[in-house]
Amino acid sequence: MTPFRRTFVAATAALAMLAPLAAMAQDIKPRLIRFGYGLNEQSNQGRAVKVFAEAVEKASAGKMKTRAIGAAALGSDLQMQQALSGGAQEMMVGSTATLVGITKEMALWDTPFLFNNASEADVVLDGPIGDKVMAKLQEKGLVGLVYWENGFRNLTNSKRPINKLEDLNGIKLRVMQNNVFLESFKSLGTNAVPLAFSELFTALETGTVEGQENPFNTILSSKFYEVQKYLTITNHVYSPWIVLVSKKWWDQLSKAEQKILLDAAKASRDFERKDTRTEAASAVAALKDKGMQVNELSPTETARMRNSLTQVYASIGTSVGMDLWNETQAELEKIRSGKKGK
Ligand code: TK8
Repeated sequence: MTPFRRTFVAATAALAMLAPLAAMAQDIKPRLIRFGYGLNEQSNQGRAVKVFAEAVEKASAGKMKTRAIGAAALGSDLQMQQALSGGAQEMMVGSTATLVGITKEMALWDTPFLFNNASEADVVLDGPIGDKVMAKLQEKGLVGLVYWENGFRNLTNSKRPINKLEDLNGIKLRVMQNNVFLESFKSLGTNAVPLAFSELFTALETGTVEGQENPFNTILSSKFYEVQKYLTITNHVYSPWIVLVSKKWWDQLSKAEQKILLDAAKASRDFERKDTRTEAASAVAALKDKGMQVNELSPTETARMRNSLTQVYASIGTSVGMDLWNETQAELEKIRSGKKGK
């Protein structure tokens, strides 16, 4: 081979190797992602959105830019879902509970005491059941990417410590905009009022409502301790958050762009769950420090709470469909008997 020919062959080979990369780069267009969320920037939600944004920026070599907009500045969970369906906003993260109005299967995650611990939640949410429920959103113009951890919910109020079920009687309690939560807390004797999270702090401050329920992390990051005296550890339900994309917009993306978003969503999920669990572990001490009076609901009272919810369990089964309900119960049994788990 002449020296010229050798160089030519080497150059052609190098170009051939570069070709797929060039094609990939062409597949990634400049995109702006308006990513809305409800909590503050200094919250587990805010931190994880940032991780997502950085991962997208890096993987797209700066072509896909995320504008993270927190504190419900783009609207409540419900308003953002509508903006995503209509194509006016690209992405958001929010409670699965606020999706039940459009996708009834989401009510599965509102089942009181469904998961005994976070690792059960991880296995079910990241497995076929979680995927199946998420896929239902597509008919509503939404693409679900991953579930994040909001966490086990606990009760706070400004009236009195909750030591027994009867102490809940008549407390004006804010619940998420969702029938399962409304029915659950009515069954428990409270005067339950559905309200958007974005209006919650003010409602607590002005006394429009006297109590609310959310994971420790949120009670801390949203400064509910400033307007709530009593915290009762109930762990009454595990709440997921879900990362959503507007389907209208998603369908315009190339496969390469979709992969960048999905990979970044998974990376943010892994970060978020770790971060949330670390923060939750020290949150009770921090909340006591801020002046909250904390008690744990006894096992006897927790059992009474479950018993008062029999009707709610039945109606969740009916609305999500008995097949999905039974499949979930079977999956949980499998996990609990040690055949599955992380
Ligand atoms: C934030 C909400 C929040 C949820 C609630 O937008 O509404 O109480 O727990 O995390 O989705």
